[in-house]
Amino acid sequence: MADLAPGSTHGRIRSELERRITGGAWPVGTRLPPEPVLARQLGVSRGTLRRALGTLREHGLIEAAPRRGSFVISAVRTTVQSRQIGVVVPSIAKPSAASLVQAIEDELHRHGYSMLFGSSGASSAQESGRVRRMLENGVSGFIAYPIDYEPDVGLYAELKASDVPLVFIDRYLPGLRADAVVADNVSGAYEAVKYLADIGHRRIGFVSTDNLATTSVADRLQGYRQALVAAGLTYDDELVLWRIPVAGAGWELTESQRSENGNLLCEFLSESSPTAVFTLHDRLAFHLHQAAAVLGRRVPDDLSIVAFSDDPLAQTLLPGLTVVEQPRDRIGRLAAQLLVRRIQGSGEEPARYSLATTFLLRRSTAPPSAGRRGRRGPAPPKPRDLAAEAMAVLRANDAGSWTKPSAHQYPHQWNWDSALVSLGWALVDWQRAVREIESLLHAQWISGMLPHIRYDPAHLKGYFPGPDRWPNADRHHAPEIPTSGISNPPVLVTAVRRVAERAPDAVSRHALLSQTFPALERWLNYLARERQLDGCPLISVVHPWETGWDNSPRWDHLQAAGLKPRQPFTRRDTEYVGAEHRPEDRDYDAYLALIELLDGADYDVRRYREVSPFVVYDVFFDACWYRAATDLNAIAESLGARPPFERGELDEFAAAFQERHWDAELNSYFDYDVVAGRRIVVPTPAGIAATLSGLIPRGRAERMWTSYTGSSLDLRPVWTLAPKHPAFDPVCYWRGPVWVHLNWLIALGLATVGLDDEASALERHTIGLVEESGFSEHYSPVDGLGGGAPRFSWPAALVLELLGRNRVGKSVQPIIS
Ligand code: 9WN
Repeated sequence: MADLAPGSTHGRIRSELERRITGGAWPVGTRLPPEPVLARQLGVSRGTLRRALGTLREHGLIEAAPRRGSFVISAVRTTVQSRQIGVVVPSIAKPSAASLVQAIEDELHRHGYSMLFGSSGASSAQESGRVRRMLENGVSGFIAYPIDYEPDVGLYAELKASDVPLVFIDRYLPGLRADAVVADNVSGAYEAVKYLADIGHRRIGFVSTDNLATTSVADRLQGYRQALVAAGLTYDDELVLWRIPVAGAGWELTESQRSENGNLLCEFLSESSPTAVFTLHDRLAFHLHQAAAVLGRRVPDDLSIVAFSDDPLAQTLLPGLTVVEQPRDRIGRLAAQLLVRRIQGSGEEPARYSLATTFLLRRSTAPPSAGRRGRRGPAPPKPRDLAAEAMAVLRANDAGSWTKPSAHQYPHQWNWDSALVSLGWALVDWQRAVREIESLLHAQWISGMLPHIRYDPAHLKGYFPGPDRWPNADRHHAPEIPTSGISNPPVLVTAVRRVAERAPDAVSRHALLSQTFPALERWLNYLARERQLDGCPLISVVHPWETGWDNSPRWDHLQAAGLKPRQPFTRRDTEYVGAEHRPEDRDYDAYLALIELLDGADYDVRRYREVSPFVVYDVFFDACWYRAATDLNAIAESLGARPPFERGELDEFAAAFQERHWDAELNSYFDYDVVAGRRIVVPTPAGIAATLSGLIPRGRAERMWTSYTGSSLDLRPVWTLAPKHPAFDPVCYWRGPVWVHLNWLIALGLATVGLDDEASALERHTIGLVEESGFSEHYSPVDGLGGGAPRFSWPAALVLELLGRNRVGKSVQPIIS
């Protein structure tokens, strides 16, 4: 029998009894007290006791003799694994369940397992009743198809916590990290709706049941919305009907439900006048077909219908229904294989598998007839579709659970890139945004440090330096997740807060915030505690890559040290991007030498500072930390938890920030060189970007911005080095070029101090720049031409974010609604 964790009551009781047996208090032959007596002694219900006894039987410690009670038969646990798997689905009558169950059963059989089947009906009580009974009966794991409304999340979380192998099928429970095998609902729906748009439909409806929180439903809706965006169409509430209740447990509809649904569909067709409709499944398509007939509309001449396929009904309709076919057989088989692997102890991270669907074109779809198109006036002109292009960039760089900054130049996951990229995903595919964040947090070090790169083991050859340059890092992180040994500006907390604001519902929002909170807190605490030197609360930054502004002249003082690494190396970064856009060899010498020093100090900043010429208080990094700390406090409050950073601590940080970074004479904020003990006065916009902290008074921010715009000549904002500076170079990386993510962060800062108009103008300008020059790594402030790597992720994500709301700080209108 699957073992529930010691944390559960049953697990605790089981451990207690096991201790008595293995510890000799109950030697072999002992008859256990009668159940009611033992239950009373242990202070638990008989049900709980029975489950614990069941596990002990399973482990070969006790045996039940009919009418005589239970006896100890061995003091040594012999785990005999049951070869039975529990499979629960809402109803075997549900068309999408039957073929799945068949495939599961076949596959389990192949692996020597058999199946115990449970029907959870439409109630979470029945769902958990079935699961618990199966546990008592000794199943080794579960394949679960959760119910449509309010599945028993607690139950599944308990199974997870108790290490009971578990795989979800068809849908998954957001926030619960468990294996799931589902159809690629987003892409399937996207393909269908995009097809309708491509053949000329402009009024494309979506008909769904009302269980929008179910992930398969939410994802199909998402695919529908994305296809509209890609086709240059606007989402229109009027064209979405989602009030149809899910059919009952036996998949039957009562007569009154049938007529009620018929009425809803007729009303929808007459009032919204879609020329084409995508339906959540083919039974809805069938009903829609009937409603169309009632209204005298012909399919496909007056109405095209496409369905997400749930059952063989699709093939019987005339004309044949165009469908997105689900790979049910593959879903069932893969779920069974995964579960067997888990039972056999595979230590793989839980993963979600979205299997590709197949679009089957039959006869229920056709271009809209001229007459019907005319009913609502001419089709709107197709605008230049920046959003669709941005989505295509994100998809092209999507590595599954994270987004590469760009396909070739940066084939791994970068910390602050991913944080900001999640903001774009949140508008396109919210669950994908959550995965982006989760995969970043999985790379967290034991100390709480969140590395700047999480390496993809499959692409180690594509980027230098790889994990071998950080050899001692291995001891600090999970062995299967190689990482770099430095961190990045902590913009992730702010991003998580924003992604949460865009959650599809309160449950998902709460799940995201509560699950990421501990890791975020550990990271900020790591920075605040492990990166403190000499009692100063600011964050000691140990490498230019950690700042994210690699070769900015802010760090040119490093050159004086003339560092050379001990190990030779070959750069890879100029293979894809012109050398004029990149740092120089001597910069790379210093980067690699610093890594050697840091690794030699085993990533202990105090040891490192003894040997390194580079330790800085980066004004922008410090600002991001403070913003993150206040954002995390706000998250804690929204969760009803105690804010992790107390006022006193924040005040001390704020005072140090002003003391070290503010230069009253120059009216600006600068970095501080901890090694030399002085401010680093270089005219970059780092001080302006630091306004996002909330630590910079409006007056000072306004003066900095005015002075920036005044010295900007006709250049595109926001250059990263003042044009008058001798090192200014419009195309070389951080020595002049404009970066979309930096503009976004600066606009956030301007809005934070109340310079709303300035923030909006900068946002508009940034969108224009991308419209003009594409999604580049950076842009020349002189002519706006793109530089660095092309098809870059953060401009794509942040343009989506900017298009998706009216202005920073007052987030609302998602782009696709
Ligand atoms: C080193 C990924 C990263 C950004 C940095 C940017 C650049 C890496 C590099 O690319 O740095 O981390 O190899 O040049 O400077 O800000 O996070 O986009």
